[in-house]
Amino acid sequence: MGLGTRALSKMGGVLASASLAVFFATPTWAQDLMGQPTPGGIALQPAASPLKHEAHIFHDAILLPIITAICVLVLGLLIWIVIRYNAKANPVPAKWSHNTLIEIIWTVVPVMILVGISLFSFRLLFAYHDMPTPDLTVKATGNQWNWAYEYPDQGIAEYISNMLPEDEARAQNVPFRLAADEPIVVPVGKTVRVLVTASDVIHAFALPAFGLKTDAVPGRVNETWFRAERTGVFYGQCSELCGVDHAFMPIQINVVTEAEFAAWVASKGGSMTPASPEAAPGGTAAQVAVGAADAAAPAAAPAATAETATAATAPTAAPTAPAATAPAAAPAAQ
Ligand SMILES: [Cu+2]
Repeated sequence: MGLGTRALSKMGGVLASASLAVFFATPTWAQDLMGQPTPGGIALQPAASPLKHEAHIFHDAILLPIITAICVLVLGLLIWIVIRYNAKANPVPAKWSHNTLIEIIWTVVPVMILVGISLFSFRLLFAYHDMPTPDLTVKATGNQWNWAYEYPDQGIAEYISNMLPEDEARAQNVPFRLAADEPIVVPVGKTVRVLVTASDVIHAFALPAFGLKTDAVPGRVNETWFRAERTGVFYGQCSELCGVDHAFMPIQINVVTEAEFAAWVASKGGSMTPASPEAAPGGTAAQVAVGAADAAAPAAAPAATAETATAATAPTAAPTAPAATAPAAAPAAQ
């Protein structure tokens, strides 16, 4: 073994052990933050929902080992060829070309690898489509450039969620460009169905900790789901280039206890008892009465129908709140 060969082999060994060290040491590099990106982080965000755990397994146990094995194999072949078949070591090159057996192998083996990956990939894809019976539905509408959320079951009319301005984010010690002024609030441990759509251009509803990424397409309602395993604040972003302020439409989901969720629903003027289809999104009859009594509140939400308002409006509210313009319960309580 010549000096060059020895140096090369030593360098290869150092490279191989360095890559292995990096691969295995990654999880200890940085304490990954839950629900948001970690500066200097290299792995996927920690999982906080069943789908994301499955995505982690697919990535860490299936894809990474296969990619690593392929890279090591190709690197090994390259090093072997450089050492064994360079002009010095192999002064008289062979004249033949083509080898049927090898050509069949390098066609069939990659196909088999891809088929193997697809089995796990389809399993994960089916898990995304196989939503358990939802406990809660949130409708998310992408707008240029904010998100609008609505809770049809709780009678919470659409509200707008904007990015928190920098000074407020710094003051509250929350991540700027990820924090929103009006988050989605959901109870922990409940299956949440998210209906995703858009009003103008294509956006995407994405939140890494829950493994969510669904296109928001105008005129179409897409569906995804998650079940938060722990309370906390989780951040995502619009993940489709949607215009000049694309970077400024974050998604914030606050996962809270059931009691806190009930309190939040009440603060939004909603009700934990699902509203009947005729009353939604105005809320229950009692809420409509409350809303009608507060005629000064702007009628930002869809107004109650004349029938509902007539049936529900308290006598004192009637003179000041014409049935046709009676605001729904939600804005009145905001
Ligand atoms: Cu967008």
